[in-house]
Amino acid sequence: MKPFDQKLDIEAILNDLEHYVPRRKGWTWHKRAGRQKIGKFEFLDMSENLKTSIGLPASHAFDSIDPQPKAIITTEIASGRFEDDIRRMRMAAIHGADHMMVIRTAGQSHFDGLIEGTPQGVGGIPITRKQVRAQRKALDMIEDEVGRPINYHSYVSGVAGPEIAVMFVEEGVNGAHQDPQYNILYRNINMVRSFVDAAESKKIMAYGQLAQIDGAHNANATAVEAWKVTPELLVQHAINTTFSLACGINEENICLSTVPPTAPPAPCVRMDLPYAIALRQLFCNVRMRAQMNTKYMESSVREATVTHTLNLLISQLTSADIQSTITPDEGRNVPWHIYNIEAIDTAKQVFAGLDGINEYLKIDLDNPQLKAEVRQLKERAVLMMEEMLEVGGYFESVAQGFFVDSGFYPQRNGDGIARKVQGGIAADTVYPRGKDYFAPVTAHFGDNHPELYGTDDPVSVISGCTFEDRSKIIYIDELDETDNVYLRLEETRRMRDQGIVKPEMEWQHDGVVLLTMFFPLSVDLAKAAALSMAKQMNLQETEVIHTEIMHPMEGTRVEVKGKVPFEIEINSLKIEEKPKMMDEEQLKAAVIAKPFKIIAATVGEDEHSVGLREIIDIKHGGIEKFGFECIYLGTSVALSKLVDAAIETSADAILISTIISHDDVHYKNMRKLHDICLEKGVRDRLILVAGGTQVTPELARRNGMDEGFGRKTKGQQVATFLVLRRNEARG
Ligand code: Z98
Repeated sequence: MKPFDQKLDIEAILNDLEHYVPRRKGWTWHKRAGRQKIGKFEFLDMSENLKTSIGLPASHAFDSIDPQPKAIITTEIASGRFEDDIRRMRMAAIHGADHMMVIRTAGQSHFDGLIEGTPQGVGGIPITRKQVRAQRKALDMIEDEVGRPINYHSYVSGVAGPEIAVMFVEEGVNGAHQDPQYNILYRNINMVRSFVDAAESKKIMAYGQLAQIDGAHNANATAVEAWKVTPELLVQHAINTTFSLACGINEENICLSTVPPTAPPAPCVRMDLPYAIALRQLFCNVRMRAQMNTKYMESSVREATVTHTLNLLISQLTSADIQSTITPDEGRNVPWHIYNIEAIDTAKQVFAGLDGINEYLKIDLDNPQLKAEVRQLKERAVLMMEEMLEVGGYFESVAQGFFVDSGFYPQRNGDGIARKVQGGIAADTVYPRGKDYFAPVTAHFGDNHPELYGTDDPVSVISGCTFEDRSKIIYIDELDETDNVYLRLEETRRMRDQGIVKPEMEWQHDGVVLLTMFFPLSVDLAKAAALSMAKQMNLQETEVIHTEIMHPMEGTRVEVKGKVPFEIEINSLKIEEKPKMMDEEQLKAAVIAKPFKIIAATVGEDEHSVGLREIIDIKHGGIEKFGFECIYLGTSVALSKLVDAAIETSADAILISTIISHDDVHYKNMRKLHDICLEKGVRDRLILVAGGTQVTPELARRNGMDEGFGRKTKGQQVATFLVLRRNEARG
């Protein structure tokens, strides 16, 4: 794949997938670059630049630099179709994401085993070997484009945890969530089974050097008042971290999943900071995976983005090894391509903007109030663990509803999530090992009794497992003839082959568009009006996805999504001719090398000076900006006066402007200007330019002008013309 100039070919990725071998295993952290010069600026604490990237919209004003944050940037992508997500991953990577997190399809946690093929998911992607392998293969190619390793991630929690962990190691998956507490609390999977599975999964993840993210953030999202669950979050992190360490995962790959619990209009930064500090002080040897707050996300993208930005401020002031971004429109459940990129850009923008600020700003850890709050959180967590021991341990405390209670510990309101030790999905499925039990992968903990086979090396007994010998991996292509990627690609093949396109939000040719509007109506009427409007525009499957009241009586903002019923033939499209434009630096250099003077005025009986001022004044990027000396003579100026002034000042050009066009007076004035210049013998050394809303360039030229400029002209276009024409004249 060559940078930029080819589309990802999904069919090529699927081709010969059976034999694809991932490049490497394990997680890769960023290389920190320390102090470095990027463009005109010195950055103190960013990571290395990408080989190919797309900067923030404003980067064009900064020599197109694209500084990359020191934290790994996550994006969560899971539209239900992995083949479309691959394209989104490429877009995300070029904007700076290097941690691709794939949410699983609804209910996969309860599948007791691997699923295969490429079925379509609901709310996520069915994690199967084929889908994982295809995405890893694509990411291996995308890495070459951006010049940086990309971490691929999904989930190892659930009843099939150990099987999935094995498959992830085999397929080069680099990170996964693994936390038995997640199974128990949120998926009602049996406790005993979850802890046994976790021990096995963690052991396998340790072997594969996967980064492991815990599940504590789910308590934030579930708690009634998320800011009260903070002592318990510390407890959950402690339990999972200790367990992971015991299973052999390196500290360097243990990541705590932490979310600033509150959001505006609460005074969230002041409230969230003590928690962030307590967490980082208690768990100083492991890594922080900071996620943005989703609990208080409504359907306003703007609101979600501001909360995200405040969360990023906490990360910057404390620390984040991984900064996870969720689409800022999570609240309305339209996780579209564009919103993944928006969230990545938000993180990139904030971190670039805050680079090095910790050198100037320090959290005042001696502030008595802050100190007390940090200490208090730790004490509450320790007390909770002591109480857990008193009641008989973790299982018993879960049974008694200690977790996700709405009280601020030690307060307890009796509404926690209580699970029975013997209850839940997959209860009673843990069996003692048979004497001759042989673990299927050798990285697995436990005793494989190799002595029964006359050796002390379990690997030699089976001459290597799938970790040592990839040829033993059983690759299943498709199991479902009615639900697979080939059928989905077939549905859109005609469009690809015939060069037809539709607008797209998440799946190729899905036809989805988003409309933003305002109605001077109350919210319910505005919604109805918006839907009526969308129907009259022939949109299908319309739905209001956001409303915001501007005033209950005066009006409502509404966002509607819908599908267009038509297709667009790419060959029939005409690309609007771009006005010739030199870049700013070239223009400035040309004017510095040889100063350029212009005389300007509105002419005839025309008092409309706004357009001409826009072309001249520096304020909105007029030609002054590039160093032109502009002598503005005013409005309704006689043509001869302009020519005299040009001769007197040795100007290079005359710019006239007219809006009034009755009886073609504007063109008549152009002709007259040209004639006066001829009479006075200066036509050859003056460039004549006419502008105005009714000016057609061709007619202006026919009426003696060097060039005419109509509606929407920018100063830079006029400046480009002037410089190029002067160069031509010089030969
Ligand atoms: C995230 N935004 O990724 P099923 N295990 C843990 C989890 O936190 C999750 C799963 C498994 C969040 C997304 N987290 C929510 C510890 C999900 C997912 O198949 O949905 O149960 O597994 O951090």
